Amino acid sequence: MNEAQALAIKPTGNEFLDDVLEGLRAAPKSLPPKYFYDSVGSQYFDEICNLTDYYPYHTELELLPQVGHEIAQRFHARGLQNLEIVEFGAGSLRKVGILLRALRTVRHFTAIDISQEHLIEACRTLESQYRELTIHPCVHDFTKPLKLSPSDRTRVGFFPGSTIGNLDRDQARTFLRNAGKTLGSASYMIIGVDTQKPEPILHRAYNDGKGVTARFNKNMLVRINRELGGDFTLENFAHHAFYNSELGRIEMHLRSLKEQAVNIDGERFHFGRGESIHTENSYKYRPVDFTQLAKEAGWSTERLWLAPEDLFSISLLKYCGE
Ligand code: AVJ
Repeated sequence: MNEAQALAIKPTGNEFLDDVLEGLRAAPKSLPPKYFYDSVGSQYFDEICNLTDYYPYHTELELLPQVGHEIAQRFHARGLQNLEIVEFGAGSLRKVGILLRALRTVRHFTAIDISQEHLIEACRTLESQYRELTIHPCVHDFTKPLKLSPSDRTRVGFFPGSTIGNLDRDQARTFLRNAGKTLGSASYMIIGVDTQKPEPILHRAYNDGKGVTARFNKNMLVRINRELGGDFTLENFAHHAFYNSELGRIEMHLRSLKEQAVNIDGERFHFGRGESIHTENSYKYRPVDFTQLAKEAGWSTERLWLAPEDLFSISLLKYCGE
């Protein structure tokens, strides 16, 4: 892989500071979830994935071999051979191996992630396991449009883990539309989407018994303190996650346990007791609703797989946009 290439796409300017100030000036206060993922946060997320309470990870992982196998058969039947997988929000790359083993004709893999060191590390590991694969790491915020170099390969987007759940419905449509433009006219997308289900299962997944999710959430404040010179007192904030059934989403917040002020970059932010910073949404979709949303964004659903007890879904989409 080409590290210089990855470095070249690294965002410049202090977008983190701008976004933090904007989010904390607003009412209600919020911070974008993409800032969970520095190296430490990406490690916390991996830890979350190892928890039995966090069902989306292992449920999708168990469904993927069958999905990969069936997609391989489809692609074979269509004579599709020259394939490239493009993973959005690639993280630790713990899932793409399953697809690579099923789709044996893939020779190129582009991994897009916001967390540079974590991405390079993950690509190195993958490279040592798949010698015949050309890996293209790309440090990029996948919520922003991206232009890949032209190619004659059939591009297959891979967006696992229900990461799309972080986006609201409008943002999700925009993402899918942009992804279609990035991947090109004859492209496909394999996307993992979490489903709506009884509240206790959802609640447990975001309030795990070991407190890993709480640490993951609070890491946002740790980052602000370290990278932006903030003075958050961590003990004064509590992890708060609940299912908002009306909007069909898990919400994560950091709740102020007392009245207090916090300084960042010479600006002072006041917190009332019980006031919270909204750090993440995680939308859950009924399969029909997701299929409809994808259609509105230019993607037709070729097939949708459901995990046992409908705990998670994976769709194969085909681009039919312009
Ligand atoms: C990576 C965005 C899919 O929303 O479930 C895990 C992140 N947050 N535990 C999710 C997360 C709290 C995760 N996504």
